[in-house]
Amino acid sequence: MELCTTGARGCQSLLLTASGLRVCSIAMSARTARIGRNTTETRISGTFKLDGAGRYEIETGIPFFDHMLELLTKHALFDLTLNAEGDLAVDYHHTVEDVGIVLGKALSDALGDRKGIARYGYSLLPMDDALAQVAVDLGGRPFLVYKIANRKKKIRDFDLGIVEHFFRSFCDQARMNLHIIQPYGDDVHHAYEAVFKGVARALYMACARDPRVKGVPTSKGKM
Ligand SMILES: [Mn+2]
Repeated sequence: MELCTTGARGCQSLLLTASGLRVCSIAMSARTARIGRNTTETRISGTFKLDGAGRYEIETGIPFFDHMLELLTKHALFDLTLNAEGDLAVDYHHTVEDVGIVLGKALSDALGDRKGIARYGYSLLPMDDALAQVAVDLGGRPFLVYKIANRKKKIRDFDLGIVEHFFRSFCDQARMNLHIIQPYGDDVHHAYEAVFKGVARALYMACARDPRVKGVPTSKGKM
């Protein structure tokens, strides 16, 4: 048997075996999740890897939204494949909201019992003229604070109001406290790009495993 003697989840011990050194089998358990959700409004499938390399294959039928999800994946160093077929003939609302639901659930599933994670993360992210300030707590309580200074309502035919619905669904399902403030920036593309990249960097920090964190990072003993 090649079991790690500590039995700790996420243990990084190297074990000496007949075939040489290898990483503990428990440490090999990747933080991944399957994505699957079908309703009368959307059909969504894919795969999610928390400790990825920023690789993506995303197709929602909404080019601007794909672009934002690609930035989120790239800068959080997730790996994401996502295919969404939604009722775009109605509008983009159901598809964007449901992608938020599946991504939040995937993140929560991949985090598992949330043992050994940093829990908190934040980012101050500039994009030329625009800035995003993002803070996240993966402590299990869903709450979104969302304040966008840029007043533009649309990018092409994409109604930017639904970005808040996306983050609310994402936040609810991931059971995280997410604060997004975009204090200034006149270029609308830059403003939203900063927001998605900022969420990515804050999540990267919060999801990171800290070897000094034993068990769940809360004095309550559960989150
Ligand atoms: Mn861009």
